[in-house]
Amino acid sequence: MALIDLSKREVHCKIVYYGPGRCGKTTNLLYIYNSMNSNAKGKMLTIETKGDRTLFFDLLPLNLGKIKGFDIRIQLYTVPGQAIYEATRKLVLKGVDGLVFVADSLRVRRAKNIESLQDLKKNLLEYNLDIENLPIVLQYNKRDLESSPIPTLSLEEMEEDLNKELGAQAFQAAATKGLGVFETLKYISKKTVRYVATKHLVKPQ
Ligand SMILES: Nc1nc2c(ncn2[C@@H]2O[C@H](COP(=O)(O)OP(=O)(O)O)[C@@H](O)[C@H]2O)c(=O)[nH]1
Ligand SMILES: [Mg+2]
Repeated sequence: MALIDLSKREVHCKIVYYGPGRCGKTTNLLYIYNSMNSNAKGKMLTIETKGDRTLFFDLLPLNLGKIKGFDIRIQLYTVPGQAIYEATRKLVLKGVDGLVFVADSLRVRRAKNIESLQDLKKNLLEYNLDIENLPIVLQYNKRDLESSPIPTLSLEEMEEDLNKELGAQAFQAAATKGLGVFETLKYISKKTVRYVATKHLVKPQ
């Protein structure tokens, strides 16, 4: 949940990386973590426990510097993609301020991408949130595999499958190499901070 602390002049926002299992969400966070200098980042936390009460996500706190005198603190979360982690996915979305939907360019993952976007919409609705009204960016990941023998989806196909209704900004990425990772993060951070500021700092009439 966004929190604006006027006394400390801090803005806290929560950005969730959503998408099917193994599309590259954790890889995005690891690349960000490894690229930022230590005063800009907190510890990256990866929770991976087995058994019934599974919590399974990543959390990376970042300090993005100051905007208009406010310290901008962002928490990046990932959700577990596999079907059995439904409850965790929903929990991680609680209080979300911005979304990165990471889609897998592998052709065999086509249906999983679509299914995951539907799952996201459904889970947001349970918090009375509409995907159309939240800051969101799409990331078409694993574009490096286009030049491999493994069948991949074209950008047109991904746009048609995932972005026709949304019309959101989309970035190509190869997260293992870091391509597109910071473009995605910068875009969604800006959008989210602006959204949070407008939502919380607008003076009542
Ligand atoms: N070729 C390629 N592999 C990737 C890319 N991003 C992630 N992967 C691989 O995909 C697998 C799943 O990545 P991970 O980040 O754990 O997926 P998550 O389940 O979405 O968190 C790992 O083996 C990654 O190395 C990419 O851009 N290109
Ligand atoms: Mg992961």
